[in-house]
Amino acid sequence: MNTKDFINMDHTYGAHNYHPLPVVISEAKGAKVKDPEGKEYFDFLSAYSAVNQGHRHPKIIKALTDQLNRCTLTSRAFHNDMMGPFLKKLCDFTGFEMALPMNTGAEAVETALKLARRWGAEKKGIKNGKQEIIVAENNFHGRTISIVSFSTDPDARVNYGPYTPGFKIVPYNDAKAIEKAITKNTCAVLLEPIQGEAGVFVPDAGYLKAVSDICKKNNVLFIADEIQTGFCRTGKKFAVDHEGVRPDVMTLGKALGGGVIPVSAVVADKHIMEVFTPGSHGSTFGGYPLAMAVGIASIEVLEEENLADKAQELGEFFRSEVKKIKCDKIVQVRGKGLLNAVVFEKGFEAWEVCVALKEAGLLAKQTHGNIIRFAPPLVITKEELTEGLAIIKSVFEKIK
Ligand code: IF1
Repeated sequence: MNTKDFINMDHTYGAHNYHPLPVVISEAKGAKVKDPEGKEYFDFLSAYSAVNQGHRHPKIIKALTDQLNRCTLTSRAFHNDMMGPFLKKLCDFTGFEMALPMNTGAEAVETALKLARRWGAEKKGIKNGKQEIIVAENNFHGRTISIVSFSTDPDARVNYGPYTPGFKIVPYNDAKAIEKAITKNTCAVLLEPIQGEAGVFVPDAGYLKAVSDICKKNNVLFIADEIQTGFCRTGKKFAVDHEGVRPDVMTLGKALGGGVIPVSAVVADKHIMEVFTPGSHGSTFGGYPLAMAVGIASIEVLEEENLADKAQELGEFFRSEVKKIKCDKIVQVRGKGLLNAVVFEKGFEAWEVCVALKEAGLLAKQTHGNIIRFAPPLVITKEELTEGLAIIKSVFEKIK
């Protein structure tokens, strides 16, 4: 079977809930992937930052296979000998006292919402059923019914009612709007430190700090969704670190699974996490030994290869090089570390540009029509990044 056959098969048998680029990936290593015909591409999406450590990192694959040969799944009815070491590693890395393991990002976000509501009822004294959580316009936190209930993206939300109540939506990058929206029933503010799906929208310096201060002043939990921005992607361990902000709760996912399996978690201090009691939350797979082995190795790779500093350096290089490209349609190059986007003028359709990039050997995906996200694996070498930049330049300079 060739690329065309695989695409046809997806189209025939798969629900049409995606419109992917016409490329099939059948092999991957580091920052590169190959299609069934053997053509090589640079991966400048990294599965939306789930592959920060690069495809099939040897240390992560070894941890996975060693664990496969030992013990894979236990459920939480019993203890296993990998979860404790994972939780400790994650707490040490994040600087929080406790962690709760789940699988996908959406589950981590749901877990944080439940944590906040329960904390609101039990610690803040809000009447159960009255808890309010403040979120931002243009957010992306996942696709469960409750999460899409507070999405402002019609594509993600339309016709999925009845919607979950209890959320207030305010403009992003406006700390005063949060302050105004807080009531005695507010238990939490949930934000992405950089809005990913909104097109790598970086808020003004000082915004996250202001939000954090407002939350502290009003006894409201600040939940930072670091699922996409965390684990060194933006040039620090976490995007909140750029402002020296310590949220009350962080949701984590994607790169915690090292590009091999879904691993997510919520981290918080004990005085918050302790509102969960036996039976109040859980999952069959959350904390399973295979995921825990992968999670430990995934964090170790980030530390051992100093991927935060690398993302910081290579990110600055990337943005400065892209800014030199002559293309009238580009209005902004933005991002932090290796989470970047090129914004074209309003109304510009970047799909054809992504197809041209693919033809030239580089995979990237547009968002909102006119924005292309560039986020290669953090293990990419400067030489590879330079090669990728040459491809981007050759394609962008042909845009009319
Ligand atoms: C898709 C976007 C990125 C996330 C944040 C939670 C989740 C995500 C900040 C949920 C997931 C993904 C999902 C993926 C595409 C992707 C995405 F364009 F949709 F918005 F990365 F920018 N919080 N983001 O970014 O995590 O349940 O998916 O593990 O196709 O839906 P999940």
